[in-house]
Amino acid sequence: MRRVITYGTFDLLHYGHIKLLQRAKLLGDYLIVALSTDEFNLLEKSKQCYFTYDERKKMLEALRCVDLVIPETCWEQKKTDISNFKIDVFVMGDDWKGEFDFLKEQCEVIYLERTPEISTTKIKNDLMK
Ligand code: C2G
Repeated sequence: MRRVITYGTFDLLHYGHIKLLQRAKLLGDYLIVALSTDEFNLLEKSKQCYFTYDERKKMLEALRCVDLVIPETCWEQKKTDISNFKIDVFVMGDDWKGEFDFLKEQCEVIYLERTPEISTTKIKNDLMK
């Protein structure tokens, strides 16, 4: 079984996120999503999420392409996750291109094209107009 992992905040889940997750799943048989906790978002990404971790987790778990959701609590957990979950493929959107090449010692690293026209920030800004 080819195991894929990806990481993210996935706040205000939108079709850009879902297209990423669907393409990630197609790269293997089992997709794990490491979901940024509220604390990690606030402290490390300066992101104040609209939905809580539990709400974001439930939405991801409802997606057919997602097999498991685990917490992302720090930047440094990726190597351990890849080893503990026996990951074959690490996937991120290409806004992260190159950032995680150090993981190539452990598994395949693939950057998928980001869906350009949509983002959580754009949704928030459009709704404020
Ligand atoms: N994404 C995408 N298209 C969009 C928006 C997001 O393909 N229009 C992808 C991103 O490239 C990322 C994933 O969806 O791979 C999740 O995006 P975010 O929730 O913004 O996650 P991010 O803040 O990039 O967190 O340790 C890694 C971080 O947790 C990644």
